[in-house]
Amino acid sequence: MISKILIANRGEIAVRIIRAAKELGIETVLVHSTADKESLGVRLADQSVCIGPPPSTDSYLFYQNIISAAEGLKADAIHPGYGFLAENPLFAEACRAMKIKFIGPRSMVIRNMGDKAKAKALMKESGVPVVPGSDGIIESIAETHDIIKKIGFPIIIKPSAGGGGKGMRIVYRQDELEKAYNFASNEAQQAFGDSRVYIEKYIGNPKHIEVQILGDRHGNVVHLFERDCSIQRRHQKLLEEAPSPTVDKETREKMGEIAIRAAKSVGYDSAGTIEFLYDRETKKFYFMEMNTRIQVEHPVSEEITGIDLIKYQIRIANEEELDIKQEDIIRRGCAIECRINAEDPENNFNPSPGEITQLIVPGGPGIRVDSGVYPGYKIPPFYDSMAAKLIAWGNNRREAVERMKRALDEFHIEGIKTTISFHKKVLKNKEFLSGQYTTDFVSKFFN
Ligand code: MV4
Repeated sequence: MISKILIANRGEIAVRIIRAAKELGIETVLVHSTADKESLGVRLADQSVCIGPPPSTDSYLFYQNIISAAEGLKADAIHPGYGFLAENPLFAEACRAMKIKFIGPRSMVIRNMGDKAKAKALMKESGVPVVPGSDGIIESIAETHDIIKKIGFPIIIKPSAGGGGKGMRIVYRQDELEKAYNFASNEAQQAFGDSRVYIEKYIGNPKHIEVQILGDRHGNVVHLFERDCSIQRRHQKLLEEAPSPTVDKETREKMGEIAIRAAKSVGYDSAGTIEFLYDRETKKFYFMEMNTRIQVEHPVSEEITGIDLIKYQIRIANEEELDIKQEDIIRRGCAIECRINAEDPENNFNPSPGEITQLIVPGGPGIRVDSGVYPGYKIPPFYDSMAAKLIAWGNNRREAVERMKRALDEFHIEGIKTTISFHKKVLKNKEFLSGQYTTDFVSKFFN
């Protein structure tokens, strides 16, 4: 039985995990860099230990140190949160070698889903719809010709080691192909140390829809419906909502079934997410990637189902069988999450770290704030800029939107620039309100 969890993360997700562990009667120890010794997580955890200097390569990513800390403090499990070590199969393996439970899926699944071409091939084999394309790595430009003859332009070149959009190249015409291919594989080599790429038909103006799933170590898998994450800027999500305002009942049912099939086909045994590209015109959806971690936007799924995903993640790692069946998961109302980042939306979303001199946090019916900050807290410049997540729930989308607007008006953060003003504009935008927005929304209206 897990009695003490070491949390290998920082910020709001460290706080979120501490809360879930405490409710389960499990002790917590939080590791932190010297830059984070005044963090809210350090105050709330039962124990904390400094693991290194500010640069994450010397602290939050230096996993040998973290595992030693877990051994020394007798933690029997490690929660990696998101980012940092969450999708590093070597870390998951190292935990296991030390008989420490990694709160996440088996390392083999992390490895297979991290290889995007392999993940796509595995999914296709299992009958999960994928975008037509090379169905695996392409070794040369010559190999693309037959594929392009079949699928036609435009195409997209994607790095297999990538994910999240980095290093992708869209190609509209034959005469652009060679340059784009060389560029993409060079960039992939630079960014990931792996030059392998694959190609797909390019789907114009898609929605990014993802399905939350929970699998246990006894072969059970359930889904918690979808999230619409199309409001993003340079592959950074800014606002997410559940359910998607454009997905109809029939598509929702199909997506949920396909997501369960995808998870079962790889023996998935934790909280995870199946990402789809959704084409509004044809109502078709295609597997894009599987994320083998808890995600930033998990609260919107929690709010519409009443299920605590972090608690389940912990209980699953503890070998417990899921005590909920698909028919027990009832969707109720709508939830929206706004990421409150220490960034200046008027100035290219440049980071705006520093001291929060004044802070008034919204509340009241249907409002949840997952935050790692407090008045007087100094946001360090070394990490990502998310300070808090504001989540509004309503019986319907209109109520969720009005609550979010009300809460954004209540939210006062002084001393730093934040994305609050950006979100106020989004919530008044006609295209957002229609629900029809696609992944080009932010660049169309805010750049
Ligand atoms: C695509 C696509 C269009 N067609 N694949 C971006 C993130 C990475 N996971 C995959 N991405 C895309 N893949 C095909 N075949 C468009 C995108 C894309 C995108 C996807 C989701 C959210 C935002 C996006 C912004 C630009 C491009």
